[in-house]
Amino acid sequence: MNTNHLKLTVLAAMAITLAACQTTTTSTTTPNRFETADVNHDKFLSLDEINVYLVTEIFDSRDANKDKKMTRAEWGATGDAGRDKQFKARDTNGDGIVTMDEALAYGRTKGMAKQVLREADTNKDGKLSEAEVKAYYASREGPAR
Ligand SMILES: [Ca+2]
Ligand SMILES: [Ca+2]
Ligand SMILES: [Ca+2]
Repeated sequence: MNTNHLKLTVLAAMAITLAACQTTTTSTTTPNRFETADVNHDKFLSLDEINVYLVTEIFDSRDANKDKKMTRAEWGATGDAGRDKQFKARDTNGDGIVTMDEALAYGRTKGMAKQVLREADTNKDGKLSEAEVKAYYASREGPAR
């Protein structure tokens, strides 16, 4: 339940940020979220690029004081068994803090990037084009606003 909720939150966040460029394509100066996620600028998102993007989105949205360290409280794991489990799964060295590296490592193996890639990669070339990303979120979230 909590995991599903988190997934929906992430998907919604990614949909909003990735779809945000759709209405501003005329401006070349507006930061394009797809281009931001496309770190090596080959016009496709690889599994790793998707992972980095998703993890960064979650991390930044929860890392309230922006010190790149997520505490149990920032994760919302205090007094929430489901969240606490998620936190522990990411805190691999068990020091009570999830670093960006820990979050990325978790995302690479168990995060949503693989699922997103599998579901959105309609031509099965192992990477996502901007059109595939847009189609994926359009089908899941309805028209972007
Ligand atoms: Ca790329
Ligand atoms: Ca840690
Ligand atoms: Ca593809």
